[in-house]
Amino acid sequence: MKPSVLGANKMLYALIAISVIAIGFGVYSSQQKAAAPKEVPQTQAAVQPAAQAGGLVSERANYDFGTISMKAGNVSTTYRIKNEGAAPLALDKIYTSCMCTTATLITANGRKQGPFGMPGHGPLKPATGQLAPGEMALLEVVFDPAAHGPSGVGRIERVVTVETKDARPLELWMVAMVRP
Ligand SMILES: [Cu+2]
Repeated sequence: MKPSVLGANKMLYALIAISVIAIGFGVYSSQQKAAAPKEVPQTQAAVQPAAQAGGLVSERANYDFGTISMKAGNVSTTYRIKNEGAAPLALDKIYTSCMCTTATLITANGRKQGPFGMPGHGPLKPATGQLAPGEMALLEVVFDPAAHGPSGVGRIERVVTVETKDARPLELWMVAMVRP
């Protein structure tokens, strides 16, 4: 049985509609995958808008360590930062808001810089090199909950700042509830 011209047109429209829906779903799924950070434990990931400072961005602006114990020792988290601008960004300074917190930068070529700490506690080492447009780097942050002694219990907030010569400083925050 030959379909009528009208029937063939209807089938064609249906095929186009199915294709459009399929492509749309494919794009949606790939975006969902791209949006999920891989190294973040899902139970502790704070859902926050990504930090942005001109061309320098981080997929997360914030991290919640949850309730942690001084006895259990250091905790760490890694931020992925990226130069989303069109021009290279020259790294300048990386520093933390407190001596209990350090940050190490790992660039795409595997080179490590740091650990960087709080200004005034030890010499302030400059960060060197640059991030090319589209280049990513990792910032590994370690917090020592025992650094302040027994009085260091309670809620803490720390910030790591990444300064380049070309963009505004990028601030990456951490919070935790410290128990003995
Ligand atoms: Cu501290």
